[in-house]
Amino acid sequence: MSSTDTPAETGTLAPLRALAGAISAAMALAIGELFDGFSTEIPSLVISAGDWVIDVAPGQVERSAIDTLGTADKPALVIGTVILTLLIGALMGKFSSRHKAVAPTVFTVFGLIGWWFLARNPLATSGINWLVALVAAAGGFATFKVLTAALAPRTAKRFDPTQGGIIETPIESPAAAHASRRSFFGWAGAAGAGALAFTGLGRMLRNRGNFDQARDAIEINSATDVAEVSASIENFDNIEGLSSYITDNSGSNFYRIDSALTIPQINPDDWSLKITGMVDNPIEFTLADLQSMEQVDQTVTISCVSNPVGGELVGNAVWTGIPLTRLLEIAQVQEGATQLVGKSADGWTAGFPPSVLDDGRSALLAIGMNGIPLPERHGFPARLVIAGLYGYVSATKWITEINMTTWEDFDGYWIPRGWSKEGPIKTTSRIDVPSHASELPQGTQTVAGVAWAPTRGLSKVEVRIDDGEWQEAQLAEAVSNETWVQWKLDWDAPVGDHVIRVRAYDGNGDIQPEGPKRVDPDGAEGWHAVVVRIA
Ligand SMILES: Nc1nc2c(c(=O)[nH]1)N[C@H]1C(S)=C(S)[C@@H](COP(=O)(O)O)O[C@H]1N2
Ligand SMILES: [Mo]
Repeated sequence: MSSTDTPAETGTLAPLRALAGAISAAMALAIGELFDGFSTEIPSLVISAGDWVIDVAPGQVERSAIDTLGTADKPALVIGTVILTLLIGALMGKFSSRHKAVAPTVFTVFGLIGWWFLARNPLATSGINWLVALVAAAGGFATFKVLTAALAPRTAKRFDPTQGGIIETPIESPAAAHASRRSFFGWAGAAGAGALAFTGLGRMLRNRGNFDQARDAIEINSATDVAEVSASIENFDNIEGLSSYITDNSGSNFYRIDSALTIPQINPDDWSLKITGMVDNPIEFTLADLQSMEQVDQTVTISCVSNPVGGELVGNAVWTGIPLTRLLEIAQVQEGATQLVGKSADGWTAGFPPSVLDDGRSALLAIGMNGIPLPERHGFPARLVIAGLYGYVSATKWITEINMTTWEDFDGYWIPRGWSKEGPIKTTSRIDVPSHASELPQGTQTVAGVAWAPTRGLSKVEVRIDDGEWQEAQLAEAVSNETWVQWKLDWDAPVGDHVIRVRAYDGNGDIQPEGPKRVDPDGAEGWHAVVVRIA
């Protein structure tokens, strides 16, 4: 391709070379997606790259991504990773005409970095990371070769004894240039379509690989009918717009927070939970082992420390599983173990003092949620649920190990990222109805919401309209102090704009902190308020 080295040609061909570079980069990524589809033990290259970004992102950045984008941070990161790769490919294409070594170097580096991304991904367990990276890089490079060859000018050969043999000269005619472009776009279109097809196929295969059937086959021995839990108490579920006492976990109603870019897909047949560290009897449980043990149902409200005042990162479910204390008994925890660390299949960790369990609170290795096997997004096949602690210190999803250690010896995932090492859930209340900025007719309006302070329980919720007196709201029943409580108050709403505020008191009579305080380092504080217009 030395004939493309002339400056004039580089000028006109540069955009096409850039396009060739971007398409070859896309092909390399697409091959990664295809491999991802073949086996649950091979994660996607793109996702592994994104995982690395999440891991090295300073806590501040990751935190504000969760704050500002909510769970949309994940697609944004994946799209960003893809765009960046395509840009690098385009630059490579542009500069490769001047320096022959550019393209091979870039694809070699791509392969090495891709390999490293896979190697550091705990979900990459197939042992063929090198092959994935090699094939992806080689496929990208081959695509680039084909595309740039199509861009090379057509040449005419003739025999000229005076010049000493066969002479090749570029055909400078517009027709030849046109033919060359046409063939380039043909190849480029084919390569682009191929990349899309690989990606699509990889995705399709990946979805086939999820363990829905295996999940459905799991017996969770829940003795509790979820509907009966709500029915057993006087609840306010009939108030429109108010959070139901038990949060529905079909679909995405129950909040999901985790650092995983794609939900880890765990084959329940290969899965096990180890209890390690400061125990006299290190032990490993398969799912079958756990299923043969006695399971209990516990209704527990869990919440994320990143939940802002008035936020939705909280939910209440009936969890089914094996009491954590039972498992620790079997493992025979040693004297002096002051931290219980949960470790997940995707390398996430969370730690809390096991002494919190001494008060007898609900604490489960949960394999069921609201009467069904744990959904994949909530940690299938097993997770921890500890009443009264924020998820980031306790609720390890996709758990594979419980490690008993000391408080000083280990910091969970979020601790070096700027969050408090201890994470008890703060007393919190939220107004669900009326919703903020709504317009309502004059007359009696129901103000209602939820409040929670696990494991202390709730003693009182108060509502204040504008600068009026704090009025005591009516509380629904709750099955225990470990769940949220619905509350309501009838309000005779006069015409005008009004501010409605709420605050709660926990079971000890302590008032919810007024704040305002941001979510980091240990949870938001503040009395939730909504503004409504009465017409
Ligand atoms: N493996 C893993 N488990 C995890 C997390 C995570 O990032 N990875 N996030 C935790 C956090 S911060 C919270 S609030 C809860 C949320 O649980 P949910 O998604 O089932 O609602 O899961 C916890 N368990
Ligand atoms: Mo969280």
